[in-house]
Amino acid sequence: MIMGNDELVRDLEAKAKKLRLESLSVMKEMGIGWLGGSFSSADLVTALLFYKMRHDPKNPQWPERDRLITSKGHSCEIVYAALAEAGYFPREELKTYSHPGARLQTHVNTRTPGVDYSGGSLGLGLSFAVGSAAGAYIQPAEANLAAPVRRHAPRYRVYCVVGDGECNEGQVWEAAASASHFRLDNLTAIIDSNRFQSTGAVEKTLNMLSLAEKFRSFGWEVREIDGNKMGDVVATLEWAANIQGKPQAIIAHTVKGKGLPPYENTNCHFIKITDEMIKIGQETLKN
Ligand SMILES: Cc1ncc(C[n+]2csc(CCOP(=O)(O)OP(=O)(O)O)c2C)c(N)n1
Repeated sequence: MIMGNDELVRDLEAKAKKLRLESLSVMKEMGIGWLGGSFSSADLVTALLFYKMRHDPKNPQWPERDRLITSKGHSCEIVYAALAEAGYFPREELKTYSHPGARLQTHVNTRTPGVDYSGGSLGLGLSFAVGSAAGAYIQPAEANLAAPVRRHAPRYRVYCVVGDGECNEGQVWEAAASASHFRLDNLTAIIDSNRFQSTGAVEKTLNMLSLAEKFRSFGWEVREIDGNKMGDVVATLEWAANIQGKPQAIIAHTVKGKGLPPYENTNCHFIKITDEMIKIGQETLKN
C-alpha cells in the first residue's frame, strides 16, 4: 500500500489504540495483566509489525522473515493482540490467554505463531538477538559459526525490545559488546525506557545513568526518541535500517501505562484489570 507519511502515521496510531484496547481484554481473561509494559511498548510493536518488518503471517517460519525478539517477555499481551491482528492466529484465540495448555502463555513463547523467542527470565533476549542477527549473515548451507560471517548481505533484520529495568542485567552488556564486535548492522535494539520496573523507579533501583551513552560507548549507533510518538518511531526505524557496519540502539522514552490516563506514569506493572479500566479504555482508546 502506498501512503503519504501523515496518512501512514495516522493509520498506525489508530492501530496502536485498537491494539491497546484489545490487549486490555486479553489481560481481562487472566484478571490481571502486564498493563504498564504492554501499553508503553504498544507504539513500538505496532510500527514494527505493521510498518517496518518483513514478515508473512501465512508463513510464520519463512526463513527470511525479520525477527521480533521481545526480550522483556512479560509484555506479551500487546504482542498477542498485534499478532492476531496481523493474522498469525484467529482473534478468538486471544480468549485462551493464560489458560492451561494454551499457546498464549503469560510470557512470550515460541509455541505462539509469530513469536521467535521465549521470554520470562530477563536479560537474555539481546544475546539471542545477536545470535539470530549473526545467523542472517550465514547462508543455511554453510552454517558454520566458526567461519567469518560477512560474505553476504543479511537475509533478514532482527529487532529486540528490551526494558530499561532489564538493562540492569549484566548479560545485556555482554550482548551489546558482541553485537558491535561482529558489526551486526542488521540488529536494532529498542529500549522501552518507561522509567519503571516491577519494584519501583529504575533510577532508584539501580541507576544506569545514560543508556544512550552506554550503548554509544559499546560501539552502537544511537538515537533517543519519544517512543509513544508514532512519527518519531517510524522515522527512526527507517534511520536504523540504513546504518551500515554497526548495530543500532533506539532509546525510546515511553510512558508506562500509556493510553490509560489514570495509570500513565505510575508503576502499573502487573495489576488487576477491572471493568472500570475496560470502560476507561473504551473511552480513551476509541478511534
Ligand atoms: C532475571 C529476572 N529477574 C527478575 C525478573 C522479575 N521481573 C519481571 S518484570 C520485571 C521488571 C522489568 O522492568 P523493565 O525491564 O523496565 O520492564 P517494563 O517496566 O517495561 O515492564 C522484573 C524485575 C525476571 N523476570 N527475570
